[in-house]
Amino acid sequence: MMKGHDMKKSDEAMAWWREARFGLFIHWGLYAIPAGVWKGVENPFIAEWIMKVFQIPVKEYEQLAGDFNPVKFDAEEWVRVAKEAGMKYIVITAKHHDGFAMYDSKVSDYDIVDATPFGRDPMKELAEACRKEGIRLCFYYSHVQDWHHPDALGNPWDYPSGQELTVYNWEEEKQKPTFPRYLEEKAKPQVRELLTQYGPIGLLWYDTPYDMTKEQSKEMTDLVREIQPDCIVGGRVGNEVGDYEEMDDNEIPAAALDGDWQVPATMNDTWGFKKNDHNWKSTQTLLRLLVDIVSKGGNFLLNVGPTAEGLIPQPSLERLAEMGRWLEINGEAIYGSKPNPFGSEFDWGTVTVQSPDGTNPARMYLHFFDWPAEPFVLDGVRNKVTQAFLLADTSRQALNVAPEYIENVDHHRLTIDLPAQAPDENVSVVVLELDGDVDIDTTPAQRADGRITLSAVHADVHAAGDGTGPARHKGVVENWLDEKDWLSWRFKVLEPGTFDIVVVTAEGGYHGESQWDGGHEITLAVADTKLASTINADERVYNPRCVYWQDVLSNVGKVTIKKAGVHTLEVRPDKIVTAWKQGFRLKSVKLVPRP
Ligand code: H79
Repeated sequence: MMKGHDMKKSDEAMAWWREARFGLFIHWGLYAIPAGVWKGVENPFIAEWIMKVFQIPVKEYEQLAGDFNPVKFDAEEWVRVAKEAGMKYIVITAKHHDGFAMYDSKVSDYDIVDATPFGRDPMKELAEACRKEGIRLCFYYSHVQDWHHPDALGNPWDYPSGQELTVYNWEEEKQKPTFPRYLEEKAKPQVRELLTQYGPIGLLWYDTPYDMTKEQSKEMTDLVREIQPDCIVGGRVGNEVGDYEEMDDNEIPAAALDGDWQVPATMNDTWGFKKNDHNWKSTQTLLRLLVDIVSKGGNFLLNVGPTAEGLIPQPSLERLAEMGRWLEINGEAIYGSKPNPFGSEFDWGTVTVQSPDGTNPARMYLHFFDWPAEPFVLDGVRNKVTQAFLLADTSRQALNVAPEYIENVDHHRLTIDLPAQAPDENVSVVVLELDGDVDIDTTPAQRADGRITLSAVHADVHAAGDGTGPARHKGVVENWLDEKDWLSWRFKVLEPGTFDIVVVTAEGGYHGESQWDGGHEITLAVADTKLASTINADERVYNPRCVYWQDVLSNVGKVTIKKAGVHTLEVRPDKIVTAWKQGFRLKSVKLVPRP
């Protein structure tokens, strides 16, 4: 039998989290006082990093505690805000990298009860309020960086470690020999306090595992398992020993992952409060991110950064309330739903599913971002549709659905008549009730508008070498570094013709950095045509599904396909460029019909 860290959470223990889908992240700490400005100088980075960005000495940063008096803090109000937003859990910073505990800690006096005039324990008040409202309370705990502790990672300006460290080479930081002492003297005892002082905790959200050894990550996991076996361990405990995978900050994959996962995301461009950051994402953008992430099987952990007075910024409150109103109407398409069974992204929106459960038939939810002007055509559904209606329409007026079977290419197609007006300005949901569980033909097929999209998700990967080659992961081809590896797709052509071929690659990178490798040379083969081409950035397009990173389009050439039927397309690289070590991050190949 497996034990301890080797034992991932049971389905039962993960059930609440899979049902929940939407949580509130709260970054609150001393950094809310400078709020992004130190001695008149703007911190261009995230607010909670101000101590590190300006290398503020511990003795000076500590002084902030004497001014921290958030008298407007109201735990019940914060919990009500989360609940009315349709969120099911709250993750709050119990201790961030600055080392300051936002709860009553006996391990150190550097905490909100002992060191501030406020003197209250907000975690105690939040635990109480969450219990009343049925919201799961969860804690963020920075277990590796602690700029206040001499043995931890991150503060070489007060505690030289013999390494040349600047704020810009934070990724290079290595454990100092004294690091285990910090783990034993501070991190572990504080996590123990958090798991014993506030009742049941839903999730322990660790962060920045940088140089943790696997053994250390296991220890931090086992600690949670031992005290609260049902508490979920966040993916950033490190070394893949957590209960689910946490994306990078604001990173949204282009397709479902194999296991459970979550996206932590900012509403503007900071986690902690910054008085000069007004770059708020719109409610529409945020709602679409929620829907898109859920349709890929993930959870959305959306952040607010309360002020030093204890108030959640007004723009955040407005957006959360609007999201809550949408979820009140459309929640059944979100909570406990299953991912998009088609596997790849649609231009018009996305899909979620509720499986049949004995009482209810299977339902497929079409989430429209762009409302179709013409009758909507959905390809690949083999089920019979027993009913169709708008989720927002309480009268359940039936929508007409015309099924079609195109025999020569064994293809199923539905045409759905939709009203002229979208029922919702942000995301409009159409329900298809099905006989039996969802049965989808995922072979890429030409759409009614003539376009064909071959997604990484549906590619056959031909890895030449030792198994370390490319893989389809997060909706792109990752680790495609070797020219011997190639891809192919089988796809259905319904209307022959001449097509422009566009290869779509994806930017990646960390923290607003946009990195992209181009210049790969490829040979693309389809329908007796071979096209040699170089993957250049002919166009960069904003990707509303991830906001911070763009899609890059590269024109490869044109091809004429003369016959309807199943065809094959191959992409074989002649040269792969790996300047940024990510290689050829292919997301899709598009065939666009020529007029
Ligand atoms: O808590 C939030 C962030 O503070 C934390 N994760 C989320 C949930 C986080 N820890 N580390 N990082 C994020 C990576 C941070 C990198 C940077 Fe920087 C900080 C880039 C810009 C500011 C370091 C300092 C590099 C440049 C300046």
